Amino acid sequence: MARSFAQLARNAEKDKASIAVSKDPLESPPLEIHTLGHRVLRKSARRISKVDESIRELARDMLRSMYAAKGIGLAAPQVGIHKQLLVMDLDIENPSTPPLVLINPEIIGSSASVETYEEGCLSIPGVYLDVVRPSEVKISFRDEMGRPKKMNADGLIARCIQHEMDHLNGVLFVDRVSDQESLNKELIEHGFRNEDVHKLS
Ligand code: K1U
Ligand code: ZN
Repeated sequence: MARSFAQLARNAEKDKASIAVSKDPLESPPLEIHTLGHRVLRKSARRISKVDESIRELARDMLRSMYAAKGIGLAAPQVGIHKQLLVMDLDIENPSTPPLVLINPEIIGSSASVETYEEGCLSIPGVYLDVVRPSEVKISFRDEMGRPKKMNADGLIARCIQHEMDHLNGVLFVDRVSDQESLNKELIEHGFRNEDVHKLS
């Protein structure tokens, strides 16, 4: 059935509004973000078979918790939920920029060129260290309405996608740090244990 322009415009507005939450940081966020050493961070997430209102409500709660922690990304395993769901917002200070919700994301291409960037993680607060990753990635995913999408990403968004997708596989950025001396120093300084790092071979 053909839809009128007004109907299409209403649907587009509804879609945009369907996931947006206030970016004002809450004092009591709905979800607890677990930290390095907690076993939930090391368990792989499962694919989401149906994107429904319960998934959108979880995404909204993840966004509220991410904004409260002043992060730019959050993956479901960080809040103890082993579903392939992540949220991102690279423009947390601007209320009119919509966040990004990625469901069942897959990397379908990555550049041969790599970049070094100092990463942080809401699950390892205070620790910032250099990590080398591909500079560009191509991903496929479903959005919050369950629609299949593809996206090319570079810069900070490519970095954040790769970091968040690692969380879905139980991998943390500290596992990828090559400068062991800085890693040990930073971890101890911020009250974490080196034994909780799972070095990637
Ligand atoms: O996964 C997470 O814990 C979120 C993480 C995302 C990320 C940041 C930087 C590089 C890769 C991935 C964070 O948001 S940590 C906080 C942070 O670094 C930051 C916060 C606001 C603006 C810019 C960075
Ligand atoms: Zn992280």
